[in-house]
Amino acid sequence: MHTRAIVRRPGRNFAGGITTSNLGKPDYEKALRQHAAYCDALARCGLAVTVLKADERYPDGCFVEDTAIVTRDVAVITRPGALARRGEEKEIARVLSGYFETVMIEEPGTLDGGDVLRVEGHFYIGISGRTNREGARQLSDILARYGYTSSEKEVRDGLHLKSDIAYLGRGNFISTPVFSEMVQGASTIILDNDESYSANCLLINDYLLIPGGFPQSGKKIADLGYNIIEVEMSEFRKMDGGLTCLSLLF
Ligand code: CIR
Repeated sequence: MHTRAIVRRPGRNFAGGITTSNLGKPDYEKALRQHAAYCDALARCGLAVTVLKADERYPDGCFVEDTAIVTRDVAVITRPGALARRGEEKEIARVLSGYFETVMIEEPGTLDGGDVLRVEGHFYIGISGRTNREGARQLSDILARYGYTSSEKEVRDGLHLKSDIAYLGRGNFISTPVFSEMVQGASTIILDNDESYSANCLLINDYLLIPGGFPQSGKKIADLGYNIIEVEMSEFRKMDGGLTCLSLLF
């Protein structure tokens, strides 16, 4: 059960972040409105939401998920894979150290939280353009100290592991065709390619946040009986960000 979330407001230079999406420039005012609605959705799920103010040095700073992996016992502070994002983790480390023991990923390791998919007591760690084997190894060692298991998964297409797959609890996964065979034997919703963005959805307690505008996925997920909250994400999608990227939950 989660009780808290940390988010960071997008800064005025949000449109200057890293993206591969070709969906055009995000509208900043609209991004702020969508971010506020996202925070409202977290509150509706029962979370106390800490909203950090924007840090204008980091256009991608609102994507706080990439800066830490938080478990009940420890917060692992990442070393983000994109140079332009390195440093975002410092303020997050400061905030999280008020709640947890914190451990840092050290050079030459790189790790983005978007590559870390938790499934109960097991962590899948994506090896991607952002997360290298050394970063994955360090995370794995830290997690093992707290009794968690982990395994690596190659991410060949897409930004992060969680761009393509999410765990919905109760043994259910949602995935694009790319990772459909990753969790064999489990119950997995395989999305149509044109709705692949909606693979990044966010389970919070009894609620499931899904991005607005993906009718076929919405229908498939609704059939599993979750309490669904749709959140408009168009402006964050333009910057390659999804629902999980915008918060750290614990
Ligand atoms: C980046 O490329 O780093 C940002 N524009 C998007 C990060 C999205 N984060 C995530 O998927 N966890």
